[in-house]
Amino acid sequence: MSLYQEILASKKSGEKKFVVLIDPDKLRLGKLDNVLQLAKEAHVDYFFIGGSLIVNDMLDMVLESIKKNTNIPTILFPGNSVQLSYKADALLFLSLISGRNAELLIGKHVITAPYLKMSPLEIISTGYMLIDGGVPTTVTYMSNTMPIPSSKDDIAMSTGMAGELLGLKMLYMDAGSGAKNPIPTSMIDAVSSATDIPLIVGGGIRTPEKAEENARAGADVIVVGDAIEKDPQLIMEMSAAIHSVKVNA
Ligand code: 1GP
Repeated sequence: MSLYQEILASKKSGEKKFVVLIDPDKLRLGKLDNVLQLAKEAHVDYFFIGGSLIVNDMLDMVLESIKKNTNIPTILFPGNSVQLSYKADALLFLSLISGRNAELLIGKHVITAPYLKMSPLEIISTGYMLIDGGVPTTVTYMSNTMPIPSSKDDIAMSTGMAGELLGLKMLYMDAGSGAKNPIPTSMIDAVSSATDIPLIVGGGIRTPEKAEENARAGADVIVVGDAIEKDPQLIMEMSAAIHSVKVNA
């Protein structure tokens, strides 16, 4: 079964997936071993590997280490089009649908498509929606786009619907790594009620309570990076909180 089919099946049954985001540049390798051990024990569903500025040597090294130590699938969450490695299992093919930067909506995709077609990676097209998290984040700066204001549920909802109608397979609402304010639950609820494709939510989630609240509001996949880099032990509680949720789909 492909990873996408697995995510769809879990959405259908009302179960939630927990993703740990690893930014190879931020995580010291010593800490990585600890994170991998905890992730195995806590039954983390996937790793997202990405960051806005990572260099490929580190990317390959981190992917090799994950493969060697765990069975947890790895999904590339590329900050730019050179962050490619065949050592991962899948890649989120992101189109920044909250922005109006043509390069990030389609331009870079045209350049990378021939490589991706040939690659062994599972390619999952994903509508990427940046939501204002209270501070300017690396992604808003690097992408040269404005995030959706966090009070505008209707804009987020319409953007998500447009992504689904365009045929994207998943939506990813992101307040950006280290966001001050995570995405409001009312917005998660609005987008998930208006669309049928899996909804990924991340950015600024620091507590198991918040992670669980997001899952109950309609997020199918919860991504946590920054808080775990600071305190890897959080993996256990986060995982238990997210996996405790089962909604009637
Ligand atoms: C960022 O959604 C991810 O792209 C995770 O955010 O690092 O704040 O958990 P954090």
